[in-house]
Amino acid sequence: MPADKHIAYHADTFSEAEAIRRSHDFRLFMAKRRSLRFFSDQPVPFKIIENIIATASSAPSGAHKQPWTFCVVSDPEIKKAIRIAAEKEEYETYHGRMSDEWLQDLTPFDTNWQKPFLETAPYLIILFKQAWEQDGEIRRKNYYVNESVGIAAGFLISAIHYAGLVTLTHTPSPMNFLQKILGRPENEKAFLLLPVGYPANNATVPNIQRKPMDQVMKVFGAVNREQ
Ligand code: IYR
Repeated sequence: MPADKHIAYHADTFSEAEAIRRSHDFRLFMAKRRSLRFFSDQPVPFKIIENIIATASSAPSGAHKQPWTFCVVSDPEIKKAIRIAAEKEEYETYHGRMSDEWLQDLTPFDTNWQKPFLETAPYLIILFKQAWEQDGEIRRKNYYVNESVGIAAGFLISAIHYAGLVTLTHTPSPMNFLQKILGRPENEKAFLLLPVGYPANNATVPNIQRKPMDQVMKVFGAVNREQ
């Protein structure tokens, strides 16, 4: 094995008390994140967009292939084209494609086919997954693409929150119009569309609660819960 195949790693470590405090602080910080549907048109420095995408691209991925492309749209004409195409699909989705159960499940969110935030938010980030890597004539394999891109999306959403901005994980369906409008190559499929910006002055969020811990965590083995 070449001597430089692996290199030393030095983690930042903390005392147990400090680590408990940090994990608690982070829990509270992340609990404040909400998906927003009402955006301000207040500009956002591009440096923030670059930083949050660099953070997202630091996510783990299958065989470290980083099988993603983040398209950043600020051009009003392109945003408008995306809105028109998304609303066309969403209209069909809300008027026939969604089951009664699905429509019922969406009642707390008050959503409909109209998506004004696609033009109001200063930036749209469209995350594409790379089903394979195109190297000239050669198609190279990517692995666990959905898992990898999903994790990167989680990093992105956390970074947006940490910068004091808001977003929405928007999934107009089907999303192939994004590949067309943005002229992305054949190996790239739209995965998520995230408007990014500040919340509108009068922004509201659905009155919903998160599941309690006993519904989301099952423990197998003895643990000291007092610590
Ligand atoms: N994509 C549609 C519908 C929708 C679906 C789910 I699942 C949601 O959690 C919210 C909306 C829309 O964006 O309106």
